[in-house]
Amino acid sequence: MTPTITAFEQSPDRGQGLARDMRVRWALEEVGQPYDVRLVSFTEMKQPAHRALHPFGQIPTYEEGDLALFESGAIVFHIAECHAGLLPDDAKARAGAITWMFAALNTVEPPIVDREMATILEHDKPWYAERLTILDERVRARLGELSSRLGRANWLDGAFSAGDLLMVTVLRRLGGSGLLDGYPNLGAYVARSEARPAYKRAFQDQLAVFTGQPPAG
Ligand SMILES: N[C@@H](CCC(=O)N[C@@H](CS)C(=O)NCC(=O)O)C(=O)O
Repeated sequence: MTPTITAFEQSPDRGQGLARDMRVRWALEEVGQPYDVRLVSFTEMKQPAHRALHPFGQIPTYEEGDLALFESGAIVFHIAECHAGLLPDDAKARAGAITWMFAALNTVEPPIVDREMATILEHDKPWYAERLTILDERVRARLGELSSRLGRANWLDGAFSAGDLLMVTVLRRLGGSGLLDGYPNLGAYVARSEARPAYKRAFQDQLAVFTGQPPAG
């Protein structure tokens, strides 16, 4: 059965692939599962019909028959559980990859989102510069730790996994901040991921929503 996901009708990121439907699109492309997309406006997201799918009135959601999911991490995990390609078969290696999924969303994403929210909502406050310095330091601390662990490896723990997929979508939120520049191995990790054919297809598809043009090829 073809799943249906939701995505922004008008993404505030203007097609940069930062909205969290990108994670789901990328995971579906990695495993070769076709999918449909239902675009929702900000108004629709807060209506009862969408809240029945997503209690917090957000995107992405995932519907497949009578299964309805929200939370991008849970959706990517479901896709990885149902298809080969995003989690190793070996139980120990699989647990390791799942650990990186949680690390991406629970440990690395929060300071990055805190910083992002401050740049959007607090930039006109008199204490903004001071706060940004503190938030930058928190992000740098996590990047330093992640950079040390990744070292010269291509992926976080063996083969590319759902853990890498989520981690890269989290790191991409720093684009334009300059914060990744101090960690060349993390920059290369993101670039290596963006070069994956599945990533490119997902990116082009979500960009096509913004441009209104069907993806080339
Ligand atoms: N933890 C959720 C976060 C979902 C989320 O923040 N979605 C954003 C788009 S990336 C959204 O719908 N924002 C609009 C809103 O909250 O009103 C997930 O990973 O799915």
